[in-house]
Amino acid sequence: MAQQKRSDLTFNISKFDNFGAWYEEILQLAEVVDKRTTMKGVYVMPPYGCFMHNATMRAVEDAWVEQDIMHANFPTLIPETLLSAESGHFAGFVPEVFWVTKGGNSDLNPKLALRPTSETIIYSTFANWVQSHRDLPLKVQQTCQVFRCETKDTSPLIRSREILWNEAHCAHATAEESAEQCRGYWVGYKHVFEDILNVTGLYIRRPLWDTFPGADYTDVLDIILPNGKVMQSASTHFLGQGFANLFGVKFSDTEQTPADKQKELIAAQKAAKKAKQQEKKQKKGDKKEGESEPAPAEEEKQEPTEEVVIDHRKAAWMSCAGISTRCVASVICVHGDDNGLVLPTAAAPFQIIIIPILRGKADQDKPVIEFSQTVQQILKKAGIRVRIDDGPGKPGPKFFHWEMKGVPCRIEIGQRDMSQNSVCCVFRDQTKDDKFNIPIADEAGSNAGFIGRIREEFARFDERLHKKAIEFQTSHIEKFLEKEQKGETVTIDEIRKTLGLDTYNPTDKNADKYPRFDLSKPTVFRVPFISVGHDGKEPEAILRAATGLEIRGYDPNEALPAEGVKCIVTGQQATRYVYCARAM
Ligand code: PR8
Repeated sequence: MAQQKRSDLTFNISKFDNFGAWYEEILQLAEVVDKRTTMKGVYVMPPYGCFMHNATMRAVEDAWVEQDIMHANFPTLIPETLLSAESGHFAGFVPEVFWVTKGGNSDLNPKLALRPTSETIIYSTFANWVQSHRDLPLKVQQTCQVFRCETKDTSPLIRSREILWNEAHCAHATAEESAEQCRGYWVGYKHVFEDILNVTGLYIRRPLWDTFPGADYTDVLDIILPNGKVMQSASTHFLGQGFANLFGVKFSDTEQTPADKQKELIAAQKAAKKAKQQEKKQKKGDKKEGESEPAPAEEEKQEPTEEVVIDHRKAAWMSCAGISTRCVASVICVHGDDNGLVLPTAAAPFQIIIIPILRGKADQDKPVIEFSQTVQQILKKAGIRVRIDDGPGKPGPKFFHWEMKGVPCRIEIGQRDMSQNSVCCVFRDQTKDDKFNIPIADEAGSNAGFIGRIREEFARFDERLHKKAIEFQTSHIEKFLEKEQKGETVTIDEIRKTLGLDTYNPTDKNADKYPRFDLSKPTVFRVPFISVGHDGKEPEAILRAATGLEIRGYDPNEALPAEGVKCIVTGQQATRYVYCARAM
């Protein structure tokens, strides 16, 4: 990507007033994504953005390795024959599949799909790998690209057609173990989002009408964006035994030798034959006296040619989890401000930028640059990612540039700092009034205190980001707790009022169907609802038509609504509290 000139780098768009423009602009300017491709939904990721993505994927990979979910690699191209073996799941993806139909000049038969996700290829492989209960659990992950021909508006990192992601897939012997794995996925994801990226969101279960194709249930993390809408930032799926039955991921749970297995099979075949003969005899016996023998049905006439095989094996229980570039998108959206990116220390390509304050006089500047380089070496040795900006130009534009890039900490080094053997630090979320100095060595010449203090300040900075993210989320969710305590019923009209829909009348046909969210008010609502089963779909449609909000899900661990708590749509007894929001 062509280097941008410093003079082009003034960024000042209000994140909350103009989120769409802010997002697009900062991605390009900070070199997170280069949108200048000619293909819809396909982007270049320059080194700065790629570092952030790789750092988050590494954190996910490490969390999985911790849970014995090991790396593996599966093909990108999947034959149509394999895909059509699975109807329910794949049918859900058909409209989004990119097909490869030619190899050179020859037509491919079968044609090949660019994987929209990897269940089919992974589970057909699992069928080869799983024989006995000793092969379970089987747990794999891969960080790769999948392809979905998204028809909605595409947006870098958020909705791309070539999706960079990490997927985990596990097979277990029992439903309980598989469900436990699903909880384990969230231990990993929570760690990545809350502890590493310092963002937060709603951890909820999707209603049944909105589960992943082929899943029994789907759990997601929905993050509230600066425009008040929500973005699904990760998901896990409890797949039950459907996939295992289809692809033959089956195991025997006894310690049989092959000879035992053979004996058992022969015995089973004999027993089946005997049973059939007895059935025939029985039928003859049932025949009334004088009745002539009925002509045998066509299939009865033929001796069975196939051997009867009794499959004593059990189907495994499958689950999967997926997380994508939306991680980086959530970091950018949640922490960024009107001056640009604000990056948590774990995701920042450079955690510290050192800016020597130069006077333009070579003899005075040289020692300051050398001292800055010494500081850089000390930090580097301690494993801190640090860069020095000693290029031409005044400090002011350099400050703006690195602020826009979201570098967590700026170290300024001038003559005075150098003479005191210290550096001046300012963190990205603070102002110049919060600057503070740290000596780089103690009296004995050790840098341990300096490094220790920098690490402490990193942790404080990350904590401040997390706290701010939690506050933003809390202030944008209305749970109607007071009403609930008073035993009052929540109404659709109240939500319409909060959203300004009661007075909104878009007469201009170009106007939005719904007004923009007033961000000083909640944009996500937790309300009592009749059902999260398929029968809830119709009432949801009513809610959606009246408010523009969809039901995103519910907290499966939350206490159920008490007797008498009424559904916001039907007025009947509610069975769940659900979260309603507008999706991005
Ligand atoms: C699965 N199978 O496929 P999922 N651009 C960026 N991120 C996206 C996009 C997109 N177009 N579409 C989805 N995501 C399962 C789990 C293997 C892995 C992100 O699940 O379809 C979303 O954050 O729910 C989504 O939660 C995650 O990928 C997994 O996709």
